[in-house]
Amino acid sequence: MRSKAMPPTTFDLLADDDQQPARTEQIGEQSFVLRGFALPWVEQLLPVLEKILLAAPFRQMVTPGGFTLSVGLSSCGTLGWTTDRSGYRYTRIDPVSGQPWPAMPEVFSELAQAAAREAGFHHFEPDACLINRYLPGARMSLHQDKDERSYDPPIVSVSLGLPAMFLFGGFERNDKSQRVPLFHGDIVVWGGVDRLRYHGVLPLKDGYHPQLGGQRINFTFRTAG
Ligand SMILES: O=C(O)CCC(=O)C(=O)O
Repeated sequence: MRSKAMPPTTFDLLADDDQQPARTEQIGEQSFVLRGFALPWVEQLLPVLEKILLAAPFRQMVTPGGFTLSVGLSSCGTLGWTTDRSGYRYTRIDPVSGQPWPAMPEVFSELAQAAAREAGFHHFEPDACLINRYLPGARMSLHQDKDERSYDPPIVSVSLGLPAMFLFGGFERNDKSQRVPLFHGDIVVWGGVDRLRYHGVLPLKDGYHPQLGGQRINFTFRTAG
């Protein structure tokens, strides 16, 4: 096992001791948690993630209201989601590097498409993968994903590393949210009638994951353009 002092974007590919049996849980009419679905892909995902992060490292973004997000963000794919004082949007260019976002690796899109199919969404063609890094204390407040051109395609959200408590709400911010614990390898897919549900993540608890150390990584695949 590696020490906690390792750089957060370096991963241990050998440890894999929290496998759980794959199963599907329905959390909405067209919303599913695919438990452990990403586990067989992890060894392929992590090395390409490291490469993406060399080109587009995690950064703290600011909302239009001037609030700094606690989650570190990066992206790959044709479009990357960004926020600054002038608003939320998808861009083709990474504003930090001035270069196009790193291409979406095939293994990323294959995983996202396989998960979407498993949840009943065929022909999912993601062009954006937002990469969220949660360190202990980082959270994502309840929000709807509304910056995409069409709400027809689903959202596919992959969890890696430390466990987190996902909040899956209704169509109004104040609607009661379900609390859905997410573990390494789980994938949440929601779309169709559930596409605009509010969702968020409670502050990440301290911990240590054998492959990812003291962090949680989330990939959120969307068709944005
Ligand atoms: O980290 C997660 O599980 C959810 C991420 C999310 O809600 C988002 O990127 O919009």
